[in-house]
Amino acid sequence: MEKKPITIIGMPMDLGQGRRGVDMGPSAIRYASAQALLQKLGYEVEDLGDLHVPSPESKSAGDPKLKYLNEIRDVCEKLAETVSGVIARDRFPLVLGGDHSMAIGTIAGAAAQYENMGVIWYDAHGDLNTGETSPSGNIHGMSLAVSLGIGHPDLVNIGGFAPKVRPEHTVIIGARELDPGERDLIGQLGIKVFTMHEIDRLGMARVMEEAIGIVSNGTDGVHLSLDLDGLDPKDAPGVGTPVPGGVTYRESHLAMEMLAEAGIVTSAEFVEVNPILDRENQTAKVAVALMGSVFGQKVL
Ligand code: 4U7
Ligand code: MN
Ligand code: MN
Ligand code: MN
Repeated sequence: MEKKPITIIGMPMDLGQGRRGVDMGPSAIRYASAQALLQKLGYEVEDLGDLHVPSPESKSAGDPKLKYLNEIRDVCEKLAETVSGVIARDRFPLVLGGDHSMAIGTIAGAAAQYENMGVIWYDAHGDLNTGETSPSGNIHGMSLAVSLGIGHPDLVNIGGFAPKVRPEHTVIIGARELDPGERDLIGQLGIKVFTMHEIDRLGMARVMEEAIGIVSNGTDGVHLSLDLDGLDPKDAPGVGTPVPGGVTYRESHLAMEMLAEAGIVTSAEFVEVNPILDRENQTAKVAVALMGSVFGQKVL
């Protein structure tokens, strides 16, 4: 695999969900030695630091169906510009989060640079709600729908174009909690979802073979959006919306190793790390270990 230089971007986003602390995710991941590991693997790495995100206490949530819509739009617009600029400089953007609403910005920035981008959404959830279907009004549960062009126009049109990705180039891996509106949308759009049932039944190796086929078929770039709550809460306890019965640490490594072998990933984000809810920074350490596998770390 070609070792494209990496640019780390911190996104201390916590406006997309209701629990304090996920804004400290980027610091926790840095503290777990992300940069040193990537350098050890032979990459040139720069860290742009964190983008500015206003704190929720300084703003009003506004519409309860789309909390902090204006603030999330503005910071995602900025993140999109940053990610797009990094790719234009022929570097790999690695974004650290932060709640998953930030994916709206990351994906907008990457999609600006690729003609047809595939997306791997590694998550316990579908993040396919809209303001109408969301039970919470939290935008971190809407970011994949927005990237597919469905949702509030202020979010859908970030970067000045929509949609960012097509359903036939999108896969969800690890799903085990979907809301009724999300299930309907999956049916309508025909998105391939590898729920925990498929992972149990087929095994992660087969799931990843199929997933890699889907996201790389007819695409010129692939974005990995890894929500740490895709993993089992025993392995990744520091997340705001844990769901039991998740993907194991080993299965997740295999998934990342297979992505590295396929050599298809062109941008990535590791999100929803909340050190306040964590135990001794375990979840950030897991994020960094998985990052190692994505970037080609092997035992032998
Ligand atoms: B995450 C939820 F209702 N679906 O929309 C919602 F269960 O980025 C959870 O995947 C969303 O962590 C979780 O609020 C968003 C809820
Ligand atoms: Mn998510
Ligand atoms: Mn999730
Ligand atoms: Mn969450």
